[in-house]
Amino acid sequence: MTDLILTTFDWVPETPRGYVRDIRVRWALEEAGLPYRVNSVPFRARDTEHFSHQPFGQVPWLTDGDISIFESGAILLHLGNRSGVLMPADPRSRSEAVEWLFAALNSVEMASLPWSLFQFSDDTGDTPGWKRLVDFLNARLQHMEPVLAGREWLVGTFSVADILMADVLRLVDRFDGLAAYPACRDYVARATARPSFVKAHADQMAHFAAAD
Ligand SMILES: N[C@@H](CCC(=O)N[C@@H](CS)C(=O)NCC(=O)O)C(=O)O
Repeated sequence: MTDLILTTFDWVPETPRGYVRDIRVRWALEEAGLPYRVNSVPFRARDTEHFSHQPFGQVPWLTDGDISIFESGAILLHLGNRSGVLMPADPRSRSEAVEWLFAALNSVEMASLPWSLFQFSDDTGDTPGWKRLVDFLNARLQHMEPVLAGREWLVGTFSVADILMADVLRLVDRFDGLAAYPACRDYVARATARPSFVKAHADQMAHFAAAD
């Protein structure tokens, strides 16, 4: 019997498949070799039980025994503290991994997500709003590029910070937004070649396909 239960939707439309944020949690659990099971909640009808775990009615959340955690970053921090292989051991490197975890979410994803949403909607015309989003994202990527050109992983060995940063950049890469940033693109390729990501991705695709 496993204590770790990852909850995601039972089904999502085709477009976000492979990119639903439960993949971050699956990936971390696979890297850590922790046993877990996946639970589904309805995509179309979100009840009060769902909102009691995730106040925005979103996914993922993770339960670890009687602890329930929402926000993919918080879940990965929890797993990083629980497992010996998802975070560096020494305090300085650990602190750096936490910095990069927040940087992925609060500096890079803050710029990449609106950009990606406009890409999804094919709303990338010659407008001041779109130009502002492109500039915002480039302002982050131009600083990530030299960081990632100089190292294999963000902090020494592969960590939860890399899961988040690679997953954030992966969505940009989907729309060819890393074309001018070869080190970022190579980093995404390196991270997503890891067997744990390959399994997590295949499992997510199979999970949603099973509900079609
Ligand atoms: N900040 C949250 C975002 C969660 C999120 O955006 N989840 C998406 C799936 S990737 C979702 O549930 N979308 C449905 C909705 O917003 O109604 C996290 O990182 O966990």
